[in-house]
Amino acid sequence: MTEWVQLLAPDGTVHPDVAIPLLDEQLVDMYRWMVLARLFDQRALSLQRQGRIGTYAPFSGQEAAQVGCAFAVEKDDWIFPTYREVALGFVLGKSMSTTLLYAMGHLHGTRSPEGVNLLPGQIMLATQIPQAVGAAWASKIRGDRAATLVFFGDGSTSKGDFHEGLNFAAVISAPIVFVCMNNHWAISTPLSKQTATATIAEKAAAYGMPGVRVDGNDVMAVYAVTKEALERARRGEGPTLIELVTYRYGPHTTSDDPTRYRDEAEVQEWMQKDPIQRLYRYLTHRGLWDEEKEEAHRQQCREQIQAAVEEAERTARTRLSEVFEVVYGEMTEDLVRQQREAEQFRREEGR
Ligand SMILES: Cc1ncc(C[n+]2csc(CCOP(=O)(O)OP(=O)(O)O)c2C)c(N)n1
Repeated sequence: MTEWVQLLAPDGTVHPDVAIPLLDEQLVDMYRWMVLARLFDQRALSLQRQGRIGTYAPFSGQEAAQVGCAFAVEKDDWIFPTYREVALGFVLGKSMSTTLLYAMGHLHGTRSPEGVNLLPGQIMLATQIPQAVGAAWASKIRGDRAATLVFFGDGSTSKGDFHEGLNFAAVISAPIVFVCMNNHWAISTPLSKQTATATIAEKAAAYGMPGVRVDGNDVMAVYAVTKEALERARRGEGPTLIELVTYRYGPHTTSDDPTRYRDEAEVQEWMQKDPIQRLYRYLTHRGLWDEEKEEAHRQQCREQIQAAVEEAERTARTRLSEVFEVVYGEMTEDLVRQQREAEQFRREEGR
């Protein structure tokens, strides 16, 4: 089973029989987000190289997969992202300055936008999967309309949490959509060493749920499949596993060097299937976008990113004592003691 859903081909054409599931304005809007996200990603990488932010996980190449999903969610849905779903966060209302604060180790960097059920990006691989199933189960018990969308990488499918989460969700028919961002690498481990199945999507059969493989660089297909899976969850028909086939152009994080484990030719090959380029081709061909709009938009993005950098750098750093204060509404005795000890340690160390 290696077929997949693709609506928008890399050359920017859509098959004449395909009904495009989005309005022209929505496609332009998606394009704008994808360009902003790419420029932010490049800027964040250079900020890290200058020592102005900490470790950062670039996502260039994966913009369509993230933006397509973000457009498919509804207001009350619960979203469980990983550290890499930065563009998704932007569309859902997480500001660029908050995102930078996260990379600066600031407590407020994990804050969700007001009124949006977006959790902080999970770093402990796959642990968000059973947690998300719990959230979906809660929605089912309460009888509300919210569906849950949980993200994880191809590497994370090797963890027990993946099995436990998918199995349990299918058994209780939880209103959840599992999205595997298959970017082909888990740090230096290639997909071929991660699983012996030809696809991630086919694993769904073992759990008794549908599995759909999608061209993750095609924002139209990502949107259409995710939207339908969320609707299915809302109708009470249970979970779906979606595999978004994509690629990360950059390093796993700023702390690794991909030239040591993968061929540059592979990266170049994927760049021919770039998600932003193909939507650009489609929009310009349809007369919905042009060079002039492109230049104006890029300029606006650069200004917004610059303002976000300045805002993040102006924000006071997290105080050590805050770490203890935000765990519970009221601090426990243990936390009060630990806070005192930490402060004393800091004074003694002169930091
Ligand atoms: C439980 C756990 N084990 C190991 C790690 C170290 N680690 C961080 S990212 C990563 C690879 C993740 O690959 P994948 O799930 O495919 O997601 P990607 O980073 O490619 O988006 C590893 C092994 C971790 N964060 N958590």
